[in-house]
Amino acid sequence: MAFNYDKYLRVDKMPTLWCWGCGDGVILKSVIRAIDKMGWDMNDVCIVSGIGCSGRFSSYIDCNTVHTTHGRAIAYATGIKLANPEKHVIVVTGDGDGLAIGGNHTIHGCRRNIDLNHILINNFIYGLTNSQTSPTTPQGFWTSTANYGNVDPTFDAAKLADAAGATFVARESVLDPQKLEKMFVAGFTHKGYSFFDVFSNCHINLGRKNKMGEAVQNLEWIENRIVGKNKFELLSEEERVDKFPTGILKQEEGKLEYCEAYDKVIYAAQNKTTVVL
Ligand SMILES: Cc1ncc(C[n+]2csc(CCOP(=O)(O)OP(=O)(O)O)c2C)c(N)n1
Repeated sequence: MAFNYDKYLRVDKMPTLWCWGCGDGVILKSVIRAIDKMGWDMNDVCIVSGIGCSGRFSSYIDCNTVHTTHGRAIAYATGIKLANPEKHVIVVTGDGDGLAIGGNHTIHGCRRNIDLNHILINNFIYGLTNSQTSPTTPQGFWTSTANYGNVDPTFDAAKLADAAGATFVARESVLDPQKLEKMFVAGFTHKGYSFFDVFSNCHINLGRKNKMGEAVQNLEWIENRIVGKNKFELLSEEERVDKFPTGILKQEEGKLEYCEAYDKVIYAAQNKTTVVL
């Protein structure tokens, strides 16, 4: 039987505002299937998003949702989770939202290991505002703020999350919705900061001026950049240039989670003692 997405969607908000062929819809459906697999009560799910095409995410799923300000979704989600540790909090940002203006919130969320599920929709450009350079825009690409080609080195978001202390780090792309769903289930099950670097297409605002103006061309370009992590390990340094490993890249269980750490602060305050971690 076909999966009933309507059960989870705000159907009155359909169709989405995303462009025809945008990968964000693939991610939306994969998240919904993962939530269904988790068996979560939708009253216990909270989706927090920033501003951007990715920010529209919170408008479409029928649960507790907050569409926050640009770059600040992690800060809102941190407050929501600390006040409601039993809730399942999913944060959705773009690459600009989560790595540029909100980059500091991302690194400190990772460092604190707060039990958030951070989906970074990585389309390598500022999509909503028409093609400004983002921290993941490849060098040499045309953007509306780099008309002669972007010279800024490209960020590897997964490496950043790993180095900052996230305890679950994974990467997949919109090319494989089943892998996306499995990755989300694994990360949603993990206790601690789960960071998902999801490669998505923006054939309109990235592709149009970079010789991949159709969704299929943009997806082929993504396909050429990703390699399963086991295969990636076998590549030489030169072969790894412009390639990104996919799969679960890090999973560290049992590390102190931030809400639990805060419980210890509350205990210390109530007992007029010092926190013991
Ligand atoms: C404080 C602030 N600065 C700038 C903007 C304008 N703005 C809205 S969305 C956006 C960039 C979105 O790019 P990204 O986060 O990569 O998400 P996408 O649209 O590609 O999903 C910008 C600069 C804003 N809304 N607020």
